[in-house]
Amino acid sequence: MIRNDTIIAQVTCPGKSAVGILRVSGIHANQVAFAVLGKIPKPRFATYSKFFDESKKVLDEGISLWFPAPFSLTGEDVLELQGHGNPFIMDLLIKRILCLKNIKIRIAQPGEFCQRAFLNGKIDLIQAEAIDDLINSETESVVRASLNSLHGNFSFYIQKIIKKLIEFRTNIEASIDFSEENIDFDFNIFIMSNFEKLNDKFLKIKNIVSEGSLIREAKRIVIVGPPNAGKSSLLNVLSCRDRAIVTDLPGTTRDVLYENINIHGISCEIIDTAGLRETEDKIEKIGIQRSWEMIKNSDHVLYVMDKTISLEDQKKTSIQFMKQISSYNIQEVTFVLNKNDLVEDFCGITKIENLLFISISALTGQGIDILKKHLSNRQKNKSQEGLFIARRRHIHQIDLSYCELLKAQKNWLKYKNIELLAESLNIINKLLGEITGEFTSSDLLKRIFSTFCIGK
Ligand SMILES: Nc1nc2c(ncn2[C@@H]2O[C@H](COP(=O)(O)OP(=O)(O)OP(=O)(O)O)[C@@H](O)[C@H]2O)c(=O)[nH]1
Ligand SMILES: [Mg+2]
Repeated sequence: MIRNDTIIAQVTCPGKSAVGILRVSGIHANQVAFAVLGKIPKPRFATYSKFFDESKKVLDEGISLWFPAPFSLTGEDVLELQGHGNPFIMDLLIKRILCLKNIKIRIAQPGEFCQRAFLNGKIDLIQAEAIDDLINSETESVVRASLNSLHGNFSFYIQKIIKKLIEFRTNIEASIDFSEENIDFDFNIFIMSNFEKLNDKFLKIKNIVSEGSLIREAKRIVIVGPPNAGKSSLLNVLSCRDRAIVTDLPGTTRDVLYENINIHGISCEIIDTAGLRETEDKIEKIGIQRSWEMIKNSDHVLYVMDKTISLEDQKKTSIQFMKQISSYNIQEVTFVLNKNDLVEDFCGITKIENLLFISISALTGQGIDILKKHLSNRQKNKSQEGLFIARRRHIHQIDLSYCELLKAQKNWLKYKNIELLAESLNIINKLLGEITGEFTSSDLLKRIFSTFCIGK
């Protein structure tokens, strides 16, 4: 796809740095090279060059790189100028290029280089999003997962399902003239086995994608428990700062407090909540409602108890809490026995009736390392090779496609209607195609690329 406007942007961060890089992409990139360098550099070679202004005075000097279409990032002619990273020089160069006569050139919009790469078929939409995720990665696991997506591993999974769907659809459409009475036993078995295979593929991808989304979105850890158990003290010690107010008055925390921290390379959002108890206090009641909302939406609940209560009460409280949350979809619960310093007991992990207890002291810091290791461990085990980054958009599309598959199977069992089945398979194909960008609206593209940074 040829666009008649050429775009330019600084691809390195604004501000002073050793090197500043400008990228030009489009059909006029060659004219920019002639004007600024006096020649077109040798393709894909680092050429030491002088960058000239309109009166042939040297503006800066550095390295120029020339990537002729289609073998470039965007699939268009691309020129890169690597000069000194002084904002003033970068500005002068950009102005000089924007003022070139007879050339339609403008500043690139956020994500426009990636968008052009996508539109020119150099990368699919998942890969374009992976570039953005890679740049914004804050942990090693997100970097690895983004790279996996960028290398096409996620796209490969989706393509595999699409391929299976198309195969199925082709067979179905070839039989579209069959009437319901003509559908024999073998044909029905063929259809049911295809449903089964697709179902397996969907369950597998749903599983991987939800793990992939977890590493991107930061693990949500909610601290709950009765008042005065030491929840806020735990938030403070985990975040290494005096974030929450701590007093010996039960009911000190009444609202939800958030803190983003990195535990052994895993990005976590720690949430402190109001103590759970019966109360007539209007404000505290709202706080407790919020605590329950947080519990429902968490990946890991830390239920904090005061270890000075009897063993019997510890057991009773934990079993009761598990009953209270039995209908929620919570992945992990750990019971934290705080104030170990007061009982001077064993500090570490124990298992009672399949429930996990960790003894700590938020006051002295005892056991905090064990707790941190526990919080990051499961996540680390999950971050195996092969996990790829997934966005909410991908999960949503996969859920929609899977629902459509289940609907198609139900309809088939009920009506045995081939046209209806073919139509459903077509819808699933389109829904999956929106993930890779095979089918997309311009609105969706605008939404995705507008969140990228300029120069990407
Ligand atoms: N000895 C001891 N005291 C602690 C420990 N952790 C917290 N405390 C004390 O327990 C009291 C309550 O601590 P908070 O952290 O405010 O408890 P909370 O669970 O947030 O209480 P609410 O916000 O009222 O629900 C304070 O006086 C703390 O200093 C601990 O490990 N050991
Ligand atoms: Mg508190």
